[in-house]
Order: sequence, then structure tokens, then C-alpha cells
Amino acid sequence: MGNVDKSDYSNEHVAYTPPPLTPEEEKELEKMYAEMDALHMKPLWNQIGGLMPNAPTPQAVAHKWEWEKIHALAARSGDLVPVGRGGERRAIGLANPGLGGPTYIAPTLWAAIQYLAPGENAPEHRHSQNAFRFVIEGEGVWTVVNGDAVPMKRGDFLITPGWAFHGHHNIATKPMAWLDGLDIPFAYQMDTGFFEYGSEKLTDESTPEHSRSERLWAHPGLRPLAFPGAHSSSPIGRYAWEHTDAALNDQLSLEDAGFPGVVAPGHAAVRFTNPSTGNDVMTTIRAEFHRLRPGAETTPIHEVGNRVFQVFEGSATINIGDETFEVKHGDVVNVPSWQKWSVGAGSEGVDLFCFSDHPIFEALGLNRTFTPEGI
Ligand code: 1HN
Repeated sequence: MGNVDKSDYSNEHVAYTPPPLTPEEEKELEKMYAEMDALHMKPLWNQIGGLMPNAPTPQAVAHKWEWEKIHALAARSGDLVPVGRGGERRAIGLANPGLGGPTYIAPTLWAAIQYLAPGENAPEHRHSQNAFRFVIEGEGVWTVVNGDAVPMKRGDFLITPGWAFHGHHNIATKPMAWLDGLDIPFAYQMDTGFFEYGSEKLTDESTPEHSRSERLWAHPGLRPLAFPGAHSSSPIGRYAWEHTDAALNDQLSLEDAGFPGVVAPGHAAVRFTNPSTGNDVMTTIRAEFHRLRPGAETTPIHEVGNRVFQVFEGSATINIGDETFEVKHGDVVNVPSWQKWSVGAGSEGVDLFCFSDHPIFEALGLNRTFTPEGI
């Protein structure tokens, strides 16, 4: 829908003031409300302001989870809780304090830290929920997606689209932890979820340098002719860090040379895309990587939908509504719908992984943004 004028959403609801009633009418009204209640009916006139606010009033709040703390707890769970069939994953979800209970970081999104010790095996299963992994540090885990062994290394972004069988194993001598993101809350609230167990033993125990999906699809601008047509999710299992890093470096070096390339001064950014369509990697989840030079700032913006950031390297201040969050390596921060946000890089710059539910709202024509300072 693009940019909107502030006047589009700042007009307040007029409080409903019914005409004065006689005592008899008052009694009749109470009786009518009681009868409505008994028949599971509710009048609109008492609730429209709450149901239809002038602009989104999310229950989710902005929050920061510090990597040091969540990683320490994940490591403790590694000592105490085995991973295997039934529990399926040693994954610990980040629960938004405003959402009052469920493990949702946002109304549509799940984020978790997953921990796998050396020699451990997370059995295969599949679900209709879309999932991804972002590797903040470490290596030594392979995730097997529909029988294709995919390495997981520092900086890599990996996807497991809905209904793909997947399991993980750690063949290294060190434990590994990473960030998982899924659209579980969306599927749960829309009643679209399906789940099936797969093989307890991984269906491919090889440990190749590159997955088959990368060998087919991850050569820039080249699609394999054996697989024509559009895939609704990306066929690339792993977006290797070396490509992301090189793309961001090239944008900044073009800026240095006076050519277009960056989204804003000192702000390089890429989106992970589905090479068969050019769209987002999955239909419900967008993933991006942003690099800010020291001191650079993003343009403040309000957006419909939910974003989650994880700091990869460096430090930053993330401004959300009236709050500011100081963040460093591994910290996770969420931005609730329509809260103004911006990021300012610290003195060594910042590398930020980011995911959002924006494709859902774009597909439905419900997206809307507003940049108070113009673009
Ligand atoms: C799941 O299957 C994974 O496959 C990670 O690694 C996190 C959270 C809830 C439900 C299923 C994975 C999950 C999950």
C-alpha cells in the first residue's frame, strides 16, 4: 500500500454515548444483553474501539533476549535433557512477554535457540510449518532435508520449507547452538498445522561440503534446466555465509566508489530469495541480512507485521517506539507491528540477521508502511 499520511490513522474513535433511557428501558436493555449472552451473541457498539483501533495496537511488546544468557541456559539443558524421539528437538523458544503465555515471539512467529552436543542426533520429522536456521557461531552440524545433507556453518542461513523431512546431527567435538525461526503461531492460530514422524536414524549420514540443493541452485543467476517452473519455497537449502558477506562488501565498496548499491548511506542489505521466482524464500517468512558502517543509521519506519533481529557481529542501538535496546553478538530483539523502529550501528559497525512475517501481509494486500521522516 506504500507510504500513508499520518492523518490516515491518527483520527481517534468517537466514544459512543447512547441517548438517556427511562428506568424501564434500562431494565429491558439489561434483559436483552443477558439474552444475547445466553445465545453467544455480542453487540458491536460496546467494543468497536478495541476491535478496530485507528492503527494496530499489538499485544506483543518489544523485547531483547541476551545471547549470553539464553546460550548459557541452552548449554545447561544440554547437560540435563536428552534429545530424541518424542521431544524431537532441544529447542528453547523465546516467549514474548506481552503475549501472555505461549512460546510466540510474535503473533505469527516462533524463535528458538537449539542446542546439539557432539554425537547427538535430532530425529527426522516433517511439519507443514515453515522453518529456517541461522548459524550465529560454530560448525559441525549437518541438517538432512528430504535426504539431502546440508552443512551448517557460521553465518549460514538454511531453510526447511513446510512438509520437508528434516533431522540434524552433530559430528564435531564441540556443541553447537543456532537460532530457529518458524511460522508455528500462524499455523496454530489458523488451524493449518500437520505433523509426521520420519526416520529416527538420519537418511543421509554423509557430510558433504555442499548440499545437493546448493550444487543445483546456488550458482548466481544460473538455474538448472532440469527443474523448470516456479517452486513455492526456495529450492536452496543453504545460503552460505561467503556469498552473503561478499554481496554486502560489494555494496559498500560500490558506495565508496560513488555508485548506487546501498539502501541508505552506510547501509548495505540483501534479502534471501527463491531463485525460481525471485520472491521470498518461503511464503510466510522473509529473511534478510543488513550491514551498517560504524555510526550509520537506518531510516525510521512503521510497518505492518513483525520483525525479529539477531546481531551477528558488532553492536547497535535498536530504537523501537519509545524504547532503546543496546545489542551485541547473538542478542535477539523483536519489533511488534506498526511500532516505529530504526537501528544505529555502534563504533565498529553492525551485521544484523533479520526475519519477518511480511510476505503474509504482502500476499494478502494488507501491508502498509509509514516513514515519518520521508524516504
Ligand atoms: C523443529 O522441528 C525444529 O526441526 C526446531 O530443528 C524448532 C520448534 C517447535 C516445533 C518444531 C527443527 C522447533 C521444531
